[in-house]
Amino acid sequence: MYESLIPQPTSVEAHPGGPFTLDGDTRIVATEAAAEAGWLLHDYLRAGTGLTVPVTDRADGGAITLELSGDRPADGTTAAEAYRLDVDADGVRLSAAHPAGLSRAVQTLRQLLPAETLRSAPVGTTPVTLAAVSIQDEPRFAWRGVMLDVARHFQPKEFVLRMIDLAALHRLNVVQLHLTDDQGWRLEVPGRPKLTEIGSWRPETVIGHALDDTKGYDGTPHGGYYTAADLREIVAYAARRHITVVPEIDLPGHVRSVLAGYPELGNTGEPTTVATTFGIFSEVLAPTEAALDFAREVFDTVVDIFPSPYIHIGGDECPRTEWRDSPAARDKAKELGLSSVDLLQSWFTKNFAEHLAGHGRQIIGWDEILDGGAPDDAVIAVWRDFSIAAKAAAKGHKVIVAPVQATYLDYYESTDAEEPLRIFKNISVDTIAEFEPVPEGTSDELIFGVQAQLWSEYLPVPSAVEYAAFPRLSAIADVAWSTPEARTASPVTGRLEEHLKRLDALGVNYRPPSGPRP
Ligand code: TNX
Repeated sequence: MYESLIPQPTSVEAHPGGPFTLDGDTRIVATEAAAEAGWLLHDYLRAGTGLTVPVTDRADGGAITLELSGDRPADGTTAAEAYRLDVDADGVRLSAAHPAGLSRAVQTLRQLLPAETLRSAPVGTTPVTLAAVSIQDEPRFAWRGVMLDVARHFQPKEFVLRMIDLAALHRLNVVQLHLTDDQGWRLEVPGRPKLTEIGSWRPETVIGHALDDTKGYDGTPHGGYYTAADLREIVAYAARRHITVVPEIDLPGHVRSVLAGYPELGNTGEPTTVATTFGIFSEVLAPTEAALDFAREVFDTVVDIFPSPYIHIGGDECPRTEWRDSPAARDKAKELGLSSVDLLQSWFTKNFAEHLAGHGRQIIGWDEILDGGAPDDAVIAVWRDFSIAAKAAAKGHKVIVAPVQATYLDYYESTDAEEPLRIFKNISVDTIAEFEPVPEGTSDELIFGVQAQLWSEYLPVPSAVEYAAFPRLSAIADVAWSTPEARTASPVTGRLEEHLKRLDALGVNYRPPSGPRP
């Protein structure tokens, strides 16, 4: 249904003339360069319709044609994701100048199909018809992400793959994996076995809320981690959909899961445990060569697995108490010529950035890395206060807009007492639908993109993550892709009802817009 696409394309025009019918005679015609998108489409069609539509490089009869033409735009630009999609009685044509654009066209085509064909078991509704339409499309922002927090609660690999495909359906292009936090370490690192042996488990799961300690989860042990092979599989699955998996290693704060196994990397040397509760903890890395060595080893492992040009180094919520109380940390600050121990975080960030630059990668950090100065090419993920976005952009940083006001999908959806336990205030679909991601006085060019956050303190299992994510993530995809004009002409709230049929077919446990499921 072309009236209810999410995100809303730049231009959608109904075409006079009859629909295209997809049946046993249909062929996917793609040259070699376009074959990757052709096979992806082939797989989607087979799963939902039961039709095996062959991919061929020769046109004969009713066809879905995929073509790459024109000068190839640079990777990572909005132009690389632009495409055209035309449907008439004679056929379907998907065209783009870059394979990424073709892949977005395939996802839009998926949404033009009858919703029930998005099932992963054929429903037998063939032949399938597609209404005649012409679509021309290009994203507003180059970075359109969703962050999965697999640290607070480990999520199985299969679920990560599922979320990647759901991200692809919404033409998102980044899935950030928050792999480490106080409550768990999820990445196997050679030579550092205690990160996974100790750091990936906690004996109990009493996730008390900072504001209401009575509503936590029960006392069962929780844990898990990904092997390098798991992560390579995740990366490859995403790459096939032109999605970049961005790993986040959160340093130098949020490290209780590190210090549980390696207390010598901390400031007190005292033993600690993997955290079981929500919160900001005082334990942070000590400003030592040993801590830098540790970080370098972790980043070396990370760059070996993840081809992403950007590596997220975290950097949020790093209390300075331990540094202030530690004579060794104070001496180190003095030795480095820093006027205050507060600047030690900036020293860590600089070191991480230099090391990763040696691997040809750029860092991303949460906006706290601006305090005390961040390297010029650091990308800033603005979360605390939207006004920081304009300041960071003015300093020349690439800015990812990820503010608590509109992109935190771990927040409550409404004040209804039936909502599941969540964090702080309410972010409804309407809040997101009205969100304009470019701060006043800043231009589109200065904003790299938009990202949704799924912090998982209260999202213990995949069904809970889906319930928090959808349909709010659909609305964020609209903010990140669609032009303000397109969003005004056809608000996302009006397109949701039809879109929810797609999510139904995919078996997504979304929260009904009318209110929480009983
Ligand atoms: C703040 S956002 C955090 C996370 C929490 C989240 C809960 C950010 C960079 N840090 O550690 O999970 O709030 O909403």
